[in-house]
This record gives sequence, C-alpha cells and structure tokens, in this order.
Amino acid sequence: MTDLQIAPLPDAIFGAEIAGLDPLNITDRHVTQIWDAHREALGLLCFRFDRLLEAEEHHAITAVFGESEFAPGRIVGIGRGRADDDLERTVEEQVEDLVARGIDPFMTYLGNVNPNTLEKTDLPDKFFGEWEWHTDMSYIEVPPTFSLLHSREIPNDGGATSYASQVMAAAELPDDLRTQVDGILVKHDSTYGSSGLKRPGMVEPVTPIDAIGHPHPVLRRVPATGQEALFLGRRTNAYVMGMKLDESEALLDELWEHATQPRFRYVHDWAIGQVVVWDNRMLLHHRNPFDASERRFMWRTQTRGEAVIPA
Ligand SMILES: O=C(O)CCC(=O)C(=O)O
Ligand SMILES: [Fe+2]
Repeated sequence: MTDLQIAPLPDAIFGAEIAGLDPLNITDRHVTQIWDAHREALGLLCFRFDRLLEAEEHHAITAVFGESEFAPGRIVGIGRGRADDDLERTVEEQVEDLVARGIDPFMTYLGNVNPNTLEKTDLPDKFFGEWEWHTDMSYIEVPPTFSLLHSREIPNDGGATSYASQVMAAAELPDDLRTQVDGILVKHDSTYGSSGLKRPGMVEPVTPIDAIGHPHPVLRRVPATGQEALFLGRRTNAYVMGMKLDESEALLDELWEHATQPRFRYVHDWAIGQVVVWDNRMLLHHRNPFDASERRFMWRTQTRGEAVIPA
C-alpha cells in the first residue's frame, strides 16, 4: 500500500490536502500520516477523491477520527428539544426507531436535495444566506470533536465554507482580553442551528441568560497537539455566566471580533467528491451564501468528543 500524498492546501494559512486514500483500505501507516497532517495543518484536512463515495466509505473515514456521534437533531438532547412523542424514550429506543425507519442515526444530509429521491427541496430563504460562525454542537457538555463533510453536489457560485483558526486566535489574544477571560464560563446556546433556523422542539429564550445550553471555558487545551484554542461556540444568545447582560454582550463582541479576523481565516471552495474534516476544538466555521435556484448537497458525520479541558 503506497503512502498518502499530503500537501498544504493551496492559498491557505492552515490546512492540508490529502490524495491517494482508499477509504476501505486504510492502513496503520495512513492513520499515522493523517494524524501528523492534522497536527501540522491546525486541524483542517481535505481528502481529494475523483468520484462520489459510498456511505460505508464515508463512515470508514469518520472512524479514523473517532467513534461516530449522533447526527444533530435526531436524538432528544442532542440538538433536539423534547416533542410530545419523544417523552420517556431512551437513546437506544430512539436509535432503534430510526433504524427501523431506514434512517442512519449518524448521517446528516445537508442542503436542498432530498437524500432519497435526489429531487430539489424547498427550504426557507434564510437557509441559503450566510451562516453564523460556530463550532458544532458546543451547546452540549461534550461536543463532537471532528465534523466531516462530503461534497456530492455544489453550486456554480457561492456555498464555500470559511474556517477561522482558534489556535492562531488564542496565540494572538491581547493581554487585556486574556485577563478578562481567565476563569469565566460562557454558555453556548442551543436554540438556533447555524443557518439561523430554530432547531426542532426549541423555544426562543427571553434573553441569553435564559437560553438552554452548556457553559464552557473560553480558552481550552487541545490534548492531541498540546495547543491552546479559543472556544466561543456561536455568538447568538451566548452569555458570560454570572455577568450583567450588557457587560457580557460587550466582552463577547470583543472576543468574537478578535476570533474571526481575516488573518486567521481560510475559505474553502468545494470540488465534488472531497471530504473535508475539521477539528471543532481548533476551528470556527461557517457556510457562505448561495442562490436558492442552485443545488448543494453534502453528507455529514461527526465524532464523539471528549470533555473540554480548560487551558
Ligand atoms: O455546509 C457547510 O459548508 C457547513 C455546514 C456546517 O456548519 C456543518 O456541517 O457543521
Ligand atoms: Fe457547523
């Protein structure tokens, strides 16, 4: 089995491009190469394929990065509020029910294409606009570490995915902000998805203080690399625990302005067949707008995370 071909992503300040992977024949040597690339590329990897993958192949790549986490919005408490018919069901019962209905509990189909019929679907206009900077599912106690997107259909214009390195942002955090975030916890809200649409079963909080979500430290340690990273989640309804709301808003605005500066960013223009893997401990991301008349269709998985380690 030959080595993988690994090179820096073109025109990027972080990220690596990997070619030569056969997803159903991944060797120990390949896994070592992938983890070395992950460390050097600050958590962003783009696997290149000249074809569309089978679901089994997408899951095999996911397995390199960890155990699969449930797709957001499928299981109560994992990106989903409690609807009436969800009462009293265990996670196992919910999974059994999904599988019985032919639904993969780990795979998300993202975009405006029906995953079964491949017909174009109708989605609210808001979906097609610019998404909010975020890390995935940081509103739960143990957020997923890796997210993987496989591009099956991409628009002619727009629909790129932007990334911002939170390792770089932490390294360049001004001293006054570093002092202010020392020891504080920020609550990461779960009301809205990254497109700005409300998640199933969620109710809008009166103020961010009432929002449902998990509090996390602002600076975390990434055990895989030993690096420090800013961990902000998403701006909407975020709240610095115990602070007056206006002070919390002011500090969060300052942190977000720092974290998303263009000098920490890379914008990924998709090609069909790629699998882009990002480390949610090290990167913020958001999708850029595209026209509702175009088609965009991604397969998406994520891996189960680890407890957030304060830096
Ligand atoms: O569709 C994209 O480009 C990114 C969507 C997103 O935020 C995600 O998959 O976590
Ligand atoms: Fe996301």
